[in-house]
Order: sequence, then C-alpha cells, then structure tokens
Amino acid sequence: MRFPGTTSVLFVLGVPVLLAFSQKSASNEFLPTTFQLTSGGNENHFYRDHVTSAQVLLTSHGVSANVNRRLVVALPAGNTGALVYFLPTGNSTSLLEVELVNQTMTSIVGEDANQGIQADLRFSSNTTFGVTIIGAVRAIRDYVEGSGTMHEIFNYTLQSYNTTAVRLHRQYINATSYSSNQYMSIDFRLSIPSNSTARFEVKPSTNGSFTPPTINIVVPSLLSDTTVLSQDDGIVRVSVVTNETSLVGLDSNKLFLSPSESSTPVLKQALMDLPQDIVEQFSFLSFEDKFVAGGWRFLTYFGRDSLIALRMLMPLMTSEAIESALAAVVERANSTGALCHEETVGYYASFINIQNSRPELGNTPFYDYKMIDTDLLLLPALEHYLLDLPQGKNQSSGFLRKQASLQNGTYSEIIHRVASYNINRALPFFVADSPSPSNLIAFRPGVPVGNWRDSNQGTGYGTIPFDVNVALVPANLRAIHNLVDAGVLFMKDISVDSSFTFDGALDLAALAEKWEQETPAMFEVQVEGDTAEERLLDFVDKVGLDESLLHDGNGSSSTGNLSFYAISLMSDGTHVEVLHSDLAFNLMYGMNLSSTFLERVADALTPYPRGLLTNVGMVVANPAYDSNRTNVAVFDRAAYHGTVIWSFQQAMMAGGLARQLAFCSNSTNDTLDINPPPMPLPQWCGDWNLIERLVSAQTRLWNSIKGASANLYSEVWSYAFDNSTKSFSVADLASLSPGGTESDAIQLWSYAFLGLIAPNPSK
Ligand SMILES: *[C@@H]1O[C@H](CO)[C@@H](O)[C@H](O)[C@H]1NC(C)=O
Ligand SMILES: *[C@@H]1O[C@H](CO)[C@@H](O)[C@H](O)[C@H]1NC(C)=O
Ligand SMILES: *[C@@H]1O[C@H](CO)[C@@H](O)[C@H](O)[C@H]1NC(C)=O
Ligand SMILES: *[C@@H]1O[C@H](CO)[C@@H](O)[C@H](O)[C@H]1NC(C)=O
Ligand SMILES: *[C@@H]1O[C@H](CO)[C@@H](O)[C@H](O)[C@H]1NC(C)=O
Ligand SMILES: *[C@@H]1O[C@H](CO)[C@@H](O)[C@H](O)[C@H]1NC(C)=O
Ligand SMILES: *[C@@H]1O[C@H](CO)[C@@H](O)[C@H](O)[C@H]1NC(C)=O
Ligand SMILES: *[C@@H]1O[C@H](CO)[C@@H](O)[C@H](O)[C@H]1NC(C)=O
Ligand SMILES: *[C@@H]1O[C@H](CO)[C@@H](O)[C@H](O)[C@H]1NC(C)=O
Ligand SMILES: *[C@@H]1O[C@H](CO)[C@@H](O)[C@H](O)[C@H]1NC(C)=O
Ligand SMILES: *[C@@H]1O[C@H](CO)[C@@H](O)[C@H](O)[C@H]1NC(C)=O
Ligand SMILES: CC(=O)N[C@H]1CO[C@H](CO)[C@@H](O)[C@@H]1O
Repeated sequence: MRFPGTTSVLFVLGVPVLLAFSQKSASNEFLPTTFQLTSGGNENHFYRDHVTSAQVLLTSHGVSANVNRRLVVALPAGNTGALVYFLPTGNSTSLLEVELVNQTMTSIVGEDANQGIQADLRFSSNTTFGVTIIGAVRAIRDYVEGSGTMHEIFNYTLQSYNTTAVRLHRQYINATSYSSNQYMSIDFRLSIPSNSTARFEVKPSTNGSFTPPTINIVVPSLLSDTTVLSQDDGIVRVSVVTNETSLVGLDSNKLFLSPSESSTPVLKQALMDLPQDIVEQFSFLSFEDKFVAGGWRFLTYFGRDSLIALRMLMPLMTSEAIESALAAVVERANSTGALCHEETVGYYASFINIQNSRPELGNTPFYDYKMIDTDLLLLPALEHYLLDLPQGKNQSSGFLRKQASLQNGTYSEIIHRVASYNINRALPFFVADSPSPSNLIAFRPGVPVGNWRDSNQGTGYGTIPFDVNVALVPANLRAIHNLVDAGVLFMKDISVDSSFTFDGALDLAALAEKWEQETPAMFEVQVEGDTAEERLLDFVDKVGLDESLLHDGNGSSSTGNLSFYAISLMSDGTHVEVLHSDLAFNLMYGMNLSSTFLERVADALTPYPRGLLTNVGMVVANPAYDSNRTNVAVFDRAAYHGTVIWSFQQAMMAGGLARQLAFCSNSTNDTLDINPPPMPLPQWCGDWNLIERLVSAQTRLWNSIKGASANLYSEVWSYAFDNSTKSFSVADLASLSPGGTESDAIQLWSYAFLGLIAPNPSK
C-alpha cells in the first residue's frame, strides 16, 4: 500500500528539519495530515483534514532576542489568518519563547458552524501583545513585507474577555458575503486549558476600536529556563475560525499516478520512490478547485506558479489533478483572453473592491491580470498534457467541452480566446519590416513588473523581459500551432486582429519561427575579454568575494570576449546587462534552440561569479559584467531577485537541459518527462563538442543543486561567503534583508524536483 498509516520522522541535513506525521487508514476514513518544517527561523506547523487546512508559524526557539516572537496563522479558506507579536514584559531575564505543544493542533467547528484551527501554545514567560492583525493574510503580508503598513480599516474589536478567555473579532469590511446577505467574520480566540495556570490581563482601549487593547499573558515564575518548556503552566489555547468555506484538498493518492499506471520503467521507479513526506507538502497546496502557490504568504491561486509547477510535475500526475490545475487557470481568464495572475479572495477582496471604487461588490474575488508571462504559460501546458503525455490522450474533447463555472462559456471558447489574445500580441513583431524593441512585448503600461522577477529591481528596471520575448512567446505560438495541427483547436475559432494584413491566411509556424529566430539577438550583450576581467575583479571586491573564485583552480576560467543575453531591455531598447537563469525557460519550453543559444547555456552554468553556480545552488541573476555598476547593488544577495537562489529556477534549468539532451539521445532513461523531439532533429544533435559541453554543464549544475539539498523544496535562499574556506553557505534571505521578504517554507513550484532525476554519474 502506498500510504501506510504510520507515523514517520525524517531528518534532512541542516535546515529545514522535517518532521512528518502522516496518517491514512485503510478503512478510507479521513485522518488529518500534519507535518512540521523548520525554515528561516520559524517553526511551521501544517494541518489538513476534511474540516480545514491551516499553517501555524511560531518563531523558532533560540532565535536572537532581538527578533520579536511571532505567531502567524494562515488558512487557504478565504486566505484568512492572524498575526500576533509577543513582546516580553516584566523583569524576567529569561528569553521569551513560544512553542506549539506537540499534537495539539486540530481543526474545530465553532459557533455558527464556523470552521478553523486550534492549537495550544506554551509561553516561557510573561508577554504583552504587540502588533496584532486579524483578517486577511494579504493584510499580514502588507505589514511584514511593507515596513509596517497597516490600514485602519482592518482594525479588530475586543469582543469579550476575562481572565481565562479573550475573543478578538473582525467582521468583514463590507460585512456581507457576495453570495449571500449574511455577515462574514473571523474570530481569534484565546483560552486557558483547565490544567494551565496562565491567565490573561486585559485592559480595553479607552479610545474606541482604533487603539488596541492591552492584552497580557501572565505565567507563573518557573525554576529555570530549561524546565520551562516541559511544563504545562504557560499554556494558552488559540483558535482562528471563519465562515469562509474550506477548500477540498486533493490527497496525495489523487495527485500522483500509481506506479502501475506509468508508461516507462524510470517513471515507475520514481513513483515508487516518491518521498511521502515531500508529497504531503505538495499535496497541502493542492485542492480540487485550484493549486495555491506557497505557505504561509501565498495560500491562494497564482497562475504562474500553478502553470510552471504543473508543466514540470505533469508527467507524474493523474489527469484529475492536471485538469484541476488547468481548469483553475481557464476559469479565471478575462473576457479579452488574458490570464489571471493572483486571485484575491475573502476579507482583502472587500478592501480591493473599495479601493477600486466598487464597494458594492462586497467580497467578490478580485482577479489581477497584470503579469505578461502568465498569459503565455497555459497553452504549452495544455499541449504537453493533451499531445505528449499518455494520461492526456483522449482527454481533449471532455476537457474542452466543460462549461466554466466562474464565467460563461465552455473551456474551448475560453482557450480559443486566450490563443487569439496571444497571437494578436505577437503580430506587431511579425509584420514589422525590421525587428525593433518597440514591437516586443513589454510590461503593461504603468505597471513596473510583469514576469516572475516580480520586483522593479528584479529586471533592473527593464520593462521588456527576456523570458517572455525569447522563450515564452515562441513556445506559446508553437503550442497553438501544434494544437491546431492535432485538431484540438481550430483556426476558424481564433480571431486574428483584422488591422494586420498578410498574404493569405496567417501561418502560425512562420509566426513562431520569426520570434524564435530573431529575438535572441536583440538581447545579446557583448563584452570584451579585458573589460569583462576588470568588471569581475571590481565585482568581487564590491560584494566581498575573493579573487581566487575567478581562477582556474576553481573550474573557472576566462573565456576571452564574452557574449550573453540581457535579462531585460529598457523601454528605449537599452540592454540590462545582467547574466541570468531565464535561459531555463527556453530549455523547458522551446523547440528550436540554436547551437549559439546552447553555448550560452553552457557558459552560464559555470562557477559564480563568472557564471551562476555556487556550491549552494544556482543564482538567478549575476550583475558582475554590467557596464552599469549601479546594478551590482541592485542585484545584491539581499535582493529578492538578486544574486539569490530560487529552487524552481534550478529545477527548470535541470529539467530543461535533460529535455533538450533527450531530443538527441532518444533515451527514456534520463527523464521522467516525455518530449517528442522536433522533426527534423536539431542540427546541434550532431555536434558532439557541444553535447559534451552541455553534459558537463549538467553535471556542474547538479553538483551545485546538491550543495543545498536540504533547501530544495523551499522557495528562495541567499548565500554567505566564507573567506577562509572560499566557499558559500546557505543564508536566510529574510535575515539578510530585515523588513524584506521572507521565504515560504513550502512553495508549489519548488516541488518540481519530484519530477526530476539526477543524471547518472557513470555516463
Ligand atoms: C522590576 O524590578 C524593579 C526593581 O527591581 C521593581 O521595582 C519592579 O516592581 C519590578 N517589576 C515587575 C513587573 O516585577
Ligand atoms: C515535540 O515533538 C518533537 C518531534 O517529535 C520532539 O523533538 C519534541 O521533543 C517534542 N516536544 C515535547 C515537549 O514533547
Ligand atoms: C470567561 O469567559 C468564558 C467564555 O465566555 C467563560 O466560559 C468562562 O467561564 C469565563 N471565566 C471566568 C473566570 O469568568
Ligand atoms: C458568519 O459567522 C457569523 C458569526 O460569527 C454569522 O453571524 C454569519 O451569519 C455568518 N455568515 C455567513 C455568510 O455564513
Ligand atoms: C492538561 O490537559 C490536557 C487536556 O486539556 C491534557 O491533554 C494534558 O495531558 C493535561 N496535562 C497534565 C499534566 O495533566
Ligand atoms: C509574570 O508576572 C507575574 C506578576 O504579574 C509574576 O508573579 C511572575 O513571576 C511573572 N512570570 C515570569 C515567568 O516571570
Ligand atoms: C463597503 O464599505 C465601504 C467602506 O466602508 C462603504 O462605503 C460601502 O458602502 C460598503 N458597501 C457595502 C455594499 O456594504
Ligand atoms: C483583460 O486583461 C488585460 C491585461 O491586463 C487587459 O488589457 C484587458 O483590458 C482585460 N480585459 C477586460 C475586459 O477587462
Ligand atoms: C453570463 O451570461 C448571463 C446571460 O447572458 C449574464 O446575465 C451573466 O452576467 C453572465 N455571467 C458572467 C459571469 O459573465
Ligand atoms: C543603471 O541602473 C540603475 C539601477 O538599476 C537604473 O536605475 C539606471 O536607469 C541604469 N542606467 C542606465 C543608463 O541604464
Ligand atoms: C529515435 O527513435 C525513433 C524510433 O525508434 C527513430 O525513428 C529515430 O530516428 C530515433 N532518433 C534518434 C535521434 O536516434
Ligand atoms: C485595534 C487595532 O487594530 N488598532 C489599529 C487600528 O489601525 C491603526 C492604524 O493602522 C493601528 O495603528 C492600530 O493599532
């Protein structure tokens, strides 16, 4: 049986430490899934059963006293939650520690059938509540990521209190639900279990709901710090309940194929070897209606995260799970054919609707269409599922005939609309006499971001990104072309903007080919050998690395004059000369890569700071060669999209490289994915020199990835450089950038590694 009803405890090297307790009974009775992860100075506790899903976060024991202890509760239901900072009080010299008492996390059904999560917390000393936010996870993110941004409109009220019970209440801003006339609310409750001697001392505000009440937790003096954490005295029970409807989870056995359903021996082996603890983390983010992006910060629908995770894990997944993820994207397309980036639901949706001068919408979900890459990711995923994978064969008519539930129309109508939108956006470049940056696809007017490097600094303030233009537009056009060829989509149902004129009908293959062939050169950056060396030396000096990293002994060597692809273009066409990992999109999605392009991949997969590879992973950007030296600081190791390591980028690079190499080798032994090669085969398949370079690059990449294997499934991390060993170690990004962005302990697309096998070293 694949999911035995046992309790397993697994220790992975270093952080995060993983403790998994998973239970499934043979009688098919639904037992809760719970697991715990330590990551970035936080203890993350996860819980899911048929009543609720929740993540509860507490500051890890032993973290510096300068860091305020914190509780975060996050529920995917309505993306609701609570945040409380616990400040130390009194004369106690002992450090305030708060921990979740083992095995006390459970779902609860409270008054009015409201549902949520409950857990017992143990306090080592007296505390008073600091900043407290009850309501939306987005409001909590605004506070922790936005240097303390709070909105008065989110204020809670002290509903009731005494020495053993406190209830903080938040009624929705626009109190009624969009689907009924009933009040919606969230409650944060505190109580004292019968055998705990903790007590509350509460002083209500004298100033209405604006000024928070004083809430103290008083626990008896204890003998010493070491005994405190094993006593019942400081225990307080907390719960968060809401009347948001809970999402129905997709269980791990519904997510992944069973080994007997696999089409190749390697896939069968991989399915048998799936690490159940990791599968459960991925499963925590998967629901019947949608996948959510990560926890605690992104327990809601994100189109890009869903589609990228799906593309990479699809070969292992059941058609039910694949179609859940695809349907979530299709359902949320807008009437123009753009795809939804983020869905805001629940309490925060009311806030956004008010800001958009649509208060009458109440808490109707708000869909955001600001990203330009998401639009391009659906059709390649759909193509791969319906045309390449065994579990997608014969599924197309059933899927396309479905009637949407979040909007009018069939999936077929919506998908044709998405295809039309994407084709029309690709036409200006196609009909232009000569390629010009102004015909490429830029971030939407007035929006400074638009691809996965979702910060102004992430593309060096450039507005025309490499990934979208060089990888995703052509891949999307190829996908549409192939789906039309296969009779899944129909040219007659695609509406081509009539202001463009061609000789005869639009030729999708020619359209794709023009984008494939002409865009890479538009991003090409050339740096003379001497200049490159000067900039590298300057870079090493500026960011506190060591010159020895540039020497041959480190597998690093000067290659003379240098060419690479800019991470983006400024709106005037100026290159942002930052070396980057987005080449992975071409490898994973592209069909007709040139040998020049693949040479650049091999160049990039060399030791940092010449290339991207550290001994603790692949950095996603490297500004060392940029003639604009301001970017050295803009892309530093504390920047969210700077010289930091994103796990999904590593997975995409590794998976993409395996995919391209498999085109030439015809072997089904090295990849779980099934990718029919382009016909005729790429010319570079005959270039053994190049293939050897790519295989070496692949080995270096995996060595780099394995250097931080304990972090593999987390979102993002940075590095610290040790000058004595001249090597890198993993550094927590949030601690490097106080007030900056913390990493999620679980992140949907980082589980892409479940779909990869490391290359065979003996080869
Ligand atoms: C803290 O210590 C000071 C001096 O020892 C004392 O006056 C004060 O009452 C103490 N406060 C508490 C809350 O115990
Ligand atoms: C809680 O569980 C963890 C993991 O099993 C264990 O290491 C720890 O000692 C337990 N704590 C208590 C107080 O039982
Ligand atoms: C405090 O309030 C709770 C909930 O209203 C109630 O059950 C409990 O009896 C009260 N305790 C005291 C000491 O009044
Ligand atoms: C939500 O719960 C509150 C009680 O906390 C109840 O008054 C309200 O009717 C519920 N709303 C809906 C839409 O069920
Ligand atoms: C305290 O009470 C809880 C139930 O409320 C129980 O699980 C626990 O064992 C009790 N602890 C002691 C020391 O009696
Ligand atoms: C908490 O404060 C009370 C007085 O309000 C004091 O008696 C107790 O010793 C304090 N507890 C700790 C752990 O310092
Ligand atoms: C929504 O809230 C805003 C601000 O509180 C208010 O102006 C508006 O009337 C409310 N709309 C509804 C339908 O309750
Ligand atoms: C759909 O989203 C795109 C991209 O933001 C936008 O240009 C278009 O106007 C939207 N369509 C509608 C009907 O709002
Ligand atoms: C669906 O169509 C009906 C009838 O034309 C219309 O009333 C309704 O507003 C449409 N719904 C959506 C979500 O567009
Ligand atoms: C240089 O980089 C900085 C930071 O990214 C940017 O603000 C500035 O516009 C760039 N200058 C030029 C000339 O591109
Ligand atoms: C791969 O295998 C197919 C069928 O066995 C064959 O037609 C094709 O030529 C092979 N391609 C390569 C690159 O060996
Ligand atoms: C009780 C409560 O949440 N009070 C907050 C109301 O909003 C202001 C402004 O954001 C905060 O400063 C208060 O803490």
